[in-house]
Amino acid sequence: MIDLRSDTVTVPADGMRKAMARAEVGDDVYGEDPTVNRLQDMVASLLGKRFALFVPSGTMANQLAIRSQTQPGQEIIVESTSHIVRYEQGAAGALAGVQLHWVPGERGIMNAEQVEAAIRPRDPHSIPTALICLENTHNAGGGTIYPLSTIEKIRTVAVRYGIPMHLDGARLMNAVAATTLPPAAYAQHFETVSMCLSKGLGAPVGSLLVSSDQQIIDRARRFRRMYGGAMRQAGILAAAGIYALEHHITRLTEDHTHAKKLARQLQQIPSVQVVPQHVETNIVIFQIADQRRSPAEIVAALKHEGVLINAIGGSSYRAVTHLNVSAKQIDEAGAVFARVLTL
Ligand code: TLP
Repeated sequence: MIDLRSDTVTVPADGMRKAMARAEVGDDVYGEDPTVNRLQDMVASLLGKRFALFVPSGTMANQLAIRSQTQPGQEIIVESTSHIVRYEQGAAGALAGVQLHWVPGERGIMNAEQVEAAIRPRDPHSIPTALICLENTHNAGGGTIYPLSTIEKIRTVAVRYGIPMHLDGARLMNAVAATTLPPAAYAQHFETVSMCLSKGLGAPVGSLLVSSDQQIIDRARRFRRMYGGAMRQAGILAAAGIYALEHHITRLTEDHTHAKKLARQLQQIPSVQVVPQHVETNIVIFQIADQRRSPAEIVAALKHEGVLINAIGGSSYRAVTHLNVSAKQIDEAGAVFARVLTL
């Protein structure tokens, strides 16, 4: 099976499993797991921040960022197709008690004028805007990279209004690999950054919330405990993360090459609409015009031929490349798409 549903499906490599088995561990709730502490230090310094907190998932990292920097009854600015809006089960409302102000981006990318227009005035009637959230790369936007110049402009607005910024950097390393910009070049503009080890980096579990603000990290640590995300001998998992950072960052460009190739293959199929130039990293979003079959039937027909993808609403589909899909499998998947989608 060629599994293109997500880069979350990656399984630990042999070297990673060995590193996990050998990991020195302690109780992380006491702050005594040396491997967790090493991973946290590594990621903090990679992003040019003072602190990092290891958490089980990207969703938890985003939610801790929101909870730690807002009060119930406030509002946060988010892009309308962002992960926080679509895929976190309403956690920002349910757990932090904040309201989401959706801003429609261009393939997930908001501009500074849009963000400024979404900031509420400070008057007796308006809800306070407490946080601005960006996502880089943008998942539903098709793995789009936030241009640094756009982030800088949004940051200028945020500073002018005194509003902190959070980056959902679940796939920040894909942006880093693609642009060769240092991670800190992005991170410097945000009070908090979340980063996932369990996507293209290939670790089985784990994300980090990163910040230079001690108070934010202290609050996030308390909420991590409240949300059930404080773990004990988590060094076993952190060791996988360290291995991922040491071995799997630069190779992400292979996934990007594969995604572009896949998009070019899909473009040859008359029923498929895709813009290969829009594929910037490892995510390909495309549309299929098929009057006879439902999205579920199309997904099932592809699965029957050995290729897994996700239907993501309407006539849109998503294919994600990752370290468990080889160049040869991309060609095989291309042939399956041509066979199943040629009407
Ligand atoms: N994304 C998953 C699904 O939840 C949709 C995927 O398959 O792409 N931020 C972004 C930008 C993400 O894409 C994801 C996962 C997360 C946060 C959440 O990470 P986890 O799954 O670890 O909670």
